[in-house]
Amino acid sequence: MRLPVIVIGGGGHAKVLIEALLLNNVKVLGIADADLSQKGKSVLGISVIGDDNAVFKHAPGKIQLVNGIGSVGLPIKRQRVFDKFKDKGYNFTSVIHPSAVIASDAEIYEGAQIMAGVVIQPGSRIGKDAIVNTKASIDHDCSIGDHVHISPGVTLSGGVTVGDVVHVGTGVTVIQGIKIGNNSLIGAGSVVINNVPDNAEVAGVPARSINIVIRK
Ligand code: JB3
Repeated sequence: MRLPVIVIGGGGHAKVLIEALLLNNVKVLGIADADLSQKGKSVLGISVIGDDNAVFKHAPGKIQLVNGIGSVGLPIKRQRVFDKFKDKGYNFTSVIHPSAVIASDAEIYEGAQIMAGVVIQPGSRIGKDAIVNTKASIDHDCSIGDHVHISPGVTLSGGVTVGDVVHVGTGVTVIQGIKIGNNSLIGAGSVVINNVPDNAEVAGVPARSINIVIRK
């Protein structure tokens, strides 16, 4: 029996997560949102019960968490939220929409989130706290790192490696065997035909560096 969950953050990403959780008959105790003006509002019938302090009222072993922080740039805030609660002994549950098609040998790590219409082919692994968003396609033998956001409609061909804390924008296409480095951002609609280094920002068809930002 799955433990009841609290969703961290009550915005658009939380909404799609709550839909998947309810479809899986998971008991959602509430939403913890840092913006206390949201308290009392609800998302798909699930109430905002407070900020992060609402989580601490529950012992780590009695609930699990769902990271409702999405990302439109590097998923740094998402990673911080995950690490903050892990450091306090809480665990995150993965969220898998029932319409996702996932190969029997695919590895899904703690807190990974697989949304509606996703396809994950054999030999692939999805890192902890990663988002594989609506209708994305992860082909065979791909490796997705931790705290990665694969945005809606992304297509990864076979054998693609994505590092940690990477944002792959909406509708990006990556050809087979490409390696994308840590802390990199791939602009929406790009076609990636060459490897991408760490800390890079690339965009375009084909994707080219638009900014090499050295992030500390
Ligand atoms: O593009 C798609 C399909 N989805 C986007 C998603 C990936 O990222 C979506 O359209 C948005 O661009 C974004 O979704 P998200 O993260 O839900 O964005 P937003 O609507 O800003 O909601 C974030 C919520 O989290 C806000 O209500 C914040 O107040 C709250 N929040 C931020 N930091 C936090 C924290 N809540 C808690 N409990 N703790 C925090 O540290």
